[in-house]
Amino acid sequence: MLKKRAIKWAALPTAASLMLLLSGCTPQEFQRGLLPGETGVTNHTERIVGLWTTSWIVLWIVGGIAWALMFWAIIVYRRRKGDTGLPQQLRYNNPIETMFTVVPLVITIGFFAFTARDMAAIGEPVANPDVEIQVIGKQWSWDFNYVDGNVYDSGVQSDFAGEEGAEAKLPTLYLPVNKSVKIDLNARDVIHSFWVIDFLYKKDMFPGRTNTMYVTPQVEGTYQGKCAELCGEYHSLMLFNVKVVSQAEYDAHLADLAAAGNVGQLDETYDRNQNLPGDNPEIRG
Ligand SMILES: [Cu+2]
Repeated sequence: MLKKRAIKWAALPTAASLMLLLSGCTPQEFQRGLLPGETGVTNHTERIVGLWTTSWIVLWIVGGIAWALMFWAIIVYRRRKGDTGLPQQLRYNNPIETMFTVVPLVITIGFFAFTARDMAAIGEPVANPDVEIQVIGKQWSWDFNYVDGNVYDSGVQSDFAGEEGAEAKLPTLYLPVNKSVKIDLNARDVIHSFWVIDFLYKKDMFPGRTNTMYVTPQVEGTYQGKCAELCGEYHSLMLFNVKVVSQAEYDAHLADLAAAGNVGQLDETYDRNQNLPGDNPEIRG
C-alpha cells in the first residue's frame, strides 16, 4: 500500500513535466535532438545532428542504467526498522572496478573517435570552391569581403532600442544556394567567433591569423548570426544575418554593392593593432 502511494507521488510530477516538455515540441524537433534549424540547411548539418542525437541516446542509456542501479541500491538496501550499525561493506571487487574503468574508457574513446571523424569531414578543404568570402570580426560588427566579386559590405553594431524592423537592418552576408563556399575568418581587434545558428557551426576569429571554414548552404532563407566569443562591452549587439539566395539574387546583390561604391576589399588597414605576429607578411614575412 505504502509502495503504491509512493509510486503515485513520483508519477505525478514526472507525467506533468513530460507533458510540458512534449507539448512544446514537434516530432521533427525531437528527431533533431532539439537543435535549431531545419533538415539539410547546409551540407554538414545532418552529420552534426547525427553525432548529437547518437551521443544523447548513448548518454541516456548510460544515465538510465546508472539511475536504475542507484535507486535499486537505495530501495533494496535501505535501513529497515531494527537495523543497527553499518551493513556489510564491500571492498576490492576486481570485476566491478575493472568494469567501472573499462566501460567509461570505451565510451570516451567512442565519443572521441566519432567526433574526430566528423570534425575532419566538416573541416575538409574544398579544392575549388564556387565562392570565396572573407568575414572580419570587429568590435562590434562584421565586415564582409566578396573576394570573387571584388566588392565589400561593412557593418555597424545593431541598435535594438525598441525600434521596429531593426533586424532587417543588420549587416547581412549573402550566399548563393547550393554553391560551395570558402569563408576566411579574421579579426581586427580581439577574438570573435563566427556563428550562424542554423548552420550548427561556429569558428573563432583571431587577430593576426586566418581560420577557414567550408560550407554549402542548401536551403534558401534568412538565418541569424551572432558573435559567439565574449569580445567586450557590446558583444551582445554583434549580430548579423545570412541570406541564402539564388545565384541571380546573389549576383544582383554584388552588383548593388558595386553600384553603391563598395568596390575593392576591406583589408587590415582598419585593424586596431598593426604590429601583430601571425600571418601578417609585413611582420613575419
Ligand atoms: Cu565579437
